Amino acid sequence: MSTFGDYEAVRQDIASLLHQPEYDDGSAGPVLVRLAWHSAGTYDAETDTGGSNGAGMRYEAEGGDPANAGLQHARVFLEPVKQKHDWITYADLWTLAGVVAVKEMGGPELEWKAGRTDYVDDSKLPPRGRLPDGAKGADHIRWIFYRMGFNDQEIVALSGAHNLGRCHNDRSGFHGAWVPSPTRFSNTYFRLMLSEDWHEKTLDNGVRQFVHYDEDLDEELMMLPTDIALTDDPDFRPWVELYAKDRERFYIDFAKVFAKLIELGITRDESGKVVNGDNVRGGYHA
Ligand code: DDH
Repeated sequence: MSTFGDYEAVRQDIASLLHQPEYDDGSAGPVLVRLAWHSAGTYDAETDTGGSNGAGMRYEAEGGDPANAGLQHARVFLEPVKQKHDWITYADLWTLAGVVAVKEMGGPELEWKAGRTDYVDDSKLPPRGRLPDGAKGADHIRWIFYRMGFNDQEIVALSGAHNLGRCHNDRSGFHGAWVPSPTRFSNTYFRLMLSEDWHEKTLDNGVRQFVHYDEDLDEELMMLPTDIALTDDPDFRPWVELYAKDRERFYIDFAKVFAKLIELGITRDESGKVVNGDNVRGGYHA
């Protein structure tokens, strides 16, 4: 039995499922971070649609978006936690899992607030195409992230999540990890971005990415065209340089911007209670 509102118990159960020896690099952490990000990253500030409220990825319209390929693994990892703590909403569980995973992988403490609902409001459903396409450039990145209400500094800080995890041929079509230790949160992604000589490679499936052969690993590391765009763009690049040399600053900025990401589209009153979404059909407040 689980006590209603005992988020500490939920955090502990998420932390204990991260170790997955048979999966990827041995951790469910990276894919949980990506689940949290994709649940929130559909937000459009102008129309106030999308965002993590509603946990829309449970349904085909959003879950079946090719941009979300592979995230079913994350949802399956979390299902036992949901079964045990059945009072928590999926929307809260997915965002909390990302927060716990970052911390457990050596990253900063991220602020997280409860109260998202699982009620899917059809008028707030995000259309497909709201998540970024890794094959594109700086204009596309700005178009996607300005829509959510982020600025250039925040975009670069958020991108530092690519310290974690890897690309999968059968999900996005890209292949490989960004850094040698993809289950440890750090600023290595920014350092390698600047220090290594990245060259373009077209994979067998026709997908274009940037690679660098790491001799110690005896493996190729990778960057997406959107990652490399951060070093080419005059307004993004200074932030890449800052985060490459100042790990603490990156942690502070990442913590701020990730907390902002998972609050997109969530309206709270002074006490912190969520006042939008539907609180009757399927949602609970802490
Ligand atoms: Fe990402 N990301 N992401 N990403 N992302 C992929 C994997 C992971 C883009 C494309 C891809 C963010 C921003 C961008 C994580 C977190 C975050 C993959 C590979 C692609 C492609 C998917 C696969 O094949 O499995 C693009 C484009 C952008 C962009 O900004 C333009 C942000 C903001 C975050 C975040 O968390 C704040 C993580 C973690 C992964 C690793 C997932 C895994 O399974 O491992």
